[in-house]
Amino acid sequence: MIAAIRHDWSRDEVERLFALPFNDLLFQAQTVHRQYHDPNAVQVSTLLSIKTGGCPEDCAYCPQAARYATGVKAEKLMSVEAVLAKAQAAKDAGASRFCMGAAWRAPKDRDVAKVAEIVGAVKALGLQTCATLGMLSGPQADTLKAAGLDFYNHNIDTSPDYYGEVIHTRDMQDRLDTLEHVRAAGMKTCCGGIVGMGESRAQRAGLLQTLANLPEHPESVPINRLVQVAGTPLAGTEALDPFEFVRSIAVARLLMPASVVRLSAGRESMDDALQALCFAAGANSIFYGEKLLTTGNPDVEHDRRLFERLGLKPMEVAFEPGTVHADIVEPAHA
Ligand code: SAM
Ligand code: DTB
Ligand code: SF4
Repeated sequence: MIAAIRHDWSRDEVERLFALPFNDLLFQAQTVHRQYHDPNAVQVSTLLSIKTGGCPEDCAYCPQAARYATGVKAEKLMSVEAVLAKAQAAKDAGASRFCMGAAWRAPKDRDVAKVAEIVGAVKALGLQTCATLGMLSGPQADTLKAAGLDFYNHNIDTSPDYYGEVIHTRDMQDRLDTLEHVRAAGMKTCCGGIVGMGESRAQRAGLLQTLANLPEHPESVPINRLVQVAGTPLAGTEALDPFEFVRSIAVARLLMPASVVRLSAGRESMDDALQALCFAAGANSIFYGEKLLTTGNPDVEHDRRLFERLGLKPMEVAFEPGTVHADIVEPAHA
């Protein structure tokens, strides 16, 4: 039976998935993964911080918050030319999507106008475009869409019942409002969260349940493993059991069968075997290139070799939600 696209997951159901024996969970996730995706294709995105540091928010994980002494220097928005050079290099290295991040709480309209110019230029290189700039108003989302922005990344970060432990300068509803503006403008959403921030398993279930019960599943779901940065309040948090991370990927795959699930931040501290397990659990996207925003990522050669060893290939064309992997007939989209 083909997995249905559901938006009515209960916390209990999600917790029961987390509690399955590891092999049963992976088997279920792999089965669903193959119904909706080519199991050997991985979408490849490259990230660039186009405006680094100096952020007024207090996200407890983030090296770019001005209030934490993390050694990240605040910089101005990059020029169109400088971003384009990085985008071209990402394309030449094999990325299909270019994601631009800015350490803003919310951009001003004049910032959006500048980013719109950058987006148009990156898009003209033939790359898919993604941006993550903080909270957006409806008109700002429309401007970015008109400039050619394909995806907007805005994470809910954690379960509603853990959110207050991590962020105090904006609430969950602000995030949901931005996601609504992005969808209304006709852009695809990239929305996920971070695990390993000291939350309980029930709260990891709460994060994934909240994502799956959004009005539409995000087309892209980044699952980040906390990158612990000295100076942030979450530095020193007890490390998450690696198998619990794999379980989080598998449950995300089961709850959002058609979405692309990204094995996102945290790969630099994962060995190849753990990453292979994440792909087996249903992850089918990575960030590619030596840097995330301010922290490190595996080097390109290492990732190429890993793809080779696992028989993975870069996903050529963006996965269009709603399409089902070719050899499956009669998709049962609920
Ligand atoms: N400032 C904008 C915002 O917060 O919406 C956009 C950039 S922000 C850095 C994008 C996302 O990166 C955050 O929502 C968070 O999920 C992720 N992130 C930031 N720091 C991280 C860390 N140390 N480990 C894992 N993920 C992190
Ligand atoms: C997402 O979910 N993860 C990316 C992207 N969206 C923008 C960011 C990860 C940042 C990791 C910490 C850093 O490099 O500053
Ligand atoms: Fe600022 Fe975004 Fe970092 Fe929060 S996650 S401190 S909003 S850059």
